[in-house]
Amino acid sequence: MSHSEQNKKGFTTRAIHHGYDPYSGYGALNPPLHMSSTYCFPTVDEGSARFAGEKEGFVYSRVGNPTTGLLEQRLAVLENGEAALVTASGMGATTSLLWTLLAPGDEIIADTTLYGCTYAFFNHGLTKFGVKVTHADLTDPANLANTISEKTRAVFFESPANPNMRLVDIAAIVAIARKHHCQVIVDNTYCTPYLQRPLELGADYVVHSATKYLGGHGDLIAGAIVGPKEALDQVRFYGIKDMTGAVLSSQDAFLVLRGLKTLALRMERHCQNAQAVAEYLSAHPKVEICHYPGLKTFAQKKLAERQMSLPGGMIAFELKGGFEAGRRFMDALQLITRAVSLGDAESLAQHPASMTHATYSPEERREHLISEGLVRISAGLEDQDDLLSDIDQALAAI
Ligand code: 7XF
Repeated sequence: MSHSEQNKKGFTTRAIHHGYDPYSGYGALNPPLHMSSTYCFPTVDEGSARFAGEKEGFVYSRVGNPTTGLLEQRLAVLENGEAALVTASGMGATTSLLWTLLAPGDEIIADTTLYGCTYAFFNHGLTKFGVKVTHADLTDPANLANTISEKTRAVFFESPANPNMRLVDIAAIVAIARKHHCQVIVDNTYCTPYLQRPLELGADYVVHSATKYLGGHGDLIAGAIVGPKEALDQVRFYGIKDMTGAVLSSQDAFLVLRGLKTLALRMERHCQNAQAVAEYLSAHPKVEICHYPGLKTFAQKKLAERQMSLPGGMIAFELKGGFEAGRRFMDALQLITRAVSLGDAESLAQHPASMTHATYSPEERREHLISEGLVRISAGLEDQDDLLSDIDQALAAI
């Protein structure tokens, strides 16, 4: 099947087939895993031409490898972007992109709530090198309009935000950023392109922690950037090659390619399980509040329905009795595993204030709307009844 024919296929067909012809080479059903750090040049002139970018062809795996290249093609087509670049981690994606786009004196506006290490990179990394970082509550796009200036080069946010599930209206943010020639970067880790495609809403770049749903099996660390080809070439040949070196190994790319084949199926099940868990929690007398975009009580339900095809697999909630009750609940869990990360087959529970968001000081967490009592659950793929009975017994143990 030609590439243009593959492009017309549905999401899952592309996730399984795009960019690889099993009848090529040895006829292997699965794309080969190319484990080579370097590539040979038939002549010196050929090698020099490849280095100069005058000829196509691989040079060295820090700038390209056939297996990571296939994953890049697949992620680009799933996010509906021009090109993609895979990285050694989600942090590698964000840092490689921003070290490329920003220069001293530039400003970046980020949403109030960010994943802990992204927050640390912005506020303890970018600022050290003369980039001004401004946080604004982007759940109200008017706050962007009031903050943006001619120095603002980029706007960065997660939707839903990790860990408190605040949503940002991507199209509304893009409309304001456009007027100021400012680039919009969306961390789409929580949704994956199966639930939300920010580039179709006008965003310039999507970044991912592919460690999560894209890989899907808790066995690797990986990241990705999707966006315009010319800009991603700069990230590849400067951000990755010279600045971060955050290259994804071909073995991990192979595993993410395997994960992508079941992405749609897994996301459907994650969402079903999360909906059931969120409904159960929100109806329970020991639960103070449950944040899940699929709940009728969710403050941004309309935006969730407009922007996401399903409400996702992540839930945040607070118990009456705050963190002490949350700690007892988590320690009592028997099936749901106490661990950070998300998007795995196993359901995972963690305490953001002391774990994923411990990079914020307590005052910063207050300012950035990350409550000390919040418990986060990544709904896995287990049987729903088993998840609900584990939650039930853990709530009874408080
Ligand atoms: O570098 P990583 O592959 O771990 O990805 C960083 C990252 C980027 N964006 C979002 C929205 C993320 O959630 C992450 C990683 N978060 C994990 C978590 O929240 O559990 C990390 C465990 S400390």
